[in-house]
Amino acid sequence: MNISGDFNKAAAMAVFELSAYLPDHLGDSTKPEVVFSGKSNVGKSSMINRLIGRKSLARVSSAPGKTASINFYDCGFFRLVDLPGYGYAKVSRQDKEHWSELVNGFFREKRNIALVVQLIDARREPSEGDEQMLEYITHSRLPFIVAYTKTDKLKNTQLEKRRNEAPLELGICGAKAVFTSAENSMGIDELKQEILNACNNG
Ligand SMILES: Nc1nc2c(ncn2[C@@H]2O[C@H](COP(=O)(O)OP(=O)(O)O)[C@@H](O)[C@H]2O)c(=O)[nH]1
Ligand SMILES: [Mg+2]
Repeated sequence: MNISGDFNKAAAMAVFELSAYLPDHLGDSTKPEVVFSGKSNVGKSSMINRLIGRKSLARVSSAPGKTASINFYDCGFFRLVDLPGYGYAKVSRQDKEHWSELVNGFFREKRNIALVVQLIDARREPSEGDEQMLEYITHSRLPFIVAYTKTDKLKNTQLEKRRNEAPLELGICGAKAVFTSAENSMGIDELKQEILNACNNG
């Protein structure tokens, strides 16, 4: 079976569905959802674009901390969900509260979540926000995978080091890890496979 082909066929039909700025704006969870979570600027939108082979379906921002909405992309038999990022230092308390309300509202609903892809910058240790998110996802018993991003910015020796460190780093939650780059597509086929598996098992 051509896994990547199956994914690409679905992704070719991808369309932007809606942006939810408030929990009330969230649409019905009618099909398996693949949720991208991570700090502001870690590469969520870029990863979505790379997965669906589109340059700019998901908006990539040069200014971090801007997206205050949950964005939905319909891919036929599943849907990709771009969560707003966290951890941007210059965000007001009001913005933080808005983020919490929206993201908690999303996870509180009985949604059909096939997989959470938790993004972590491969160049850095997990941030406090990353650890909180990992704890939250584990505690909620959501199916998830960790995607380390921007590996193209690492030298091979550094990348190897990060690969070796990952199991220990993610020890508490025992997550599966994939090393990715939206720049050179490293790990993207592996991620497509994980997404298909998760959506077909749901
Ligand atoms: N070198 C490199 N840059 C990336 C990669 N992914 C994202 N970026 C850059 O990081 C910045 C933030 O990306 P974006 O996708 O908007 O992050 P988001 O805030 O998590 O959605 C942009 O300037 C991207 O071009 C990657 O894999 N490699
Ligand atoms: Mg984004």
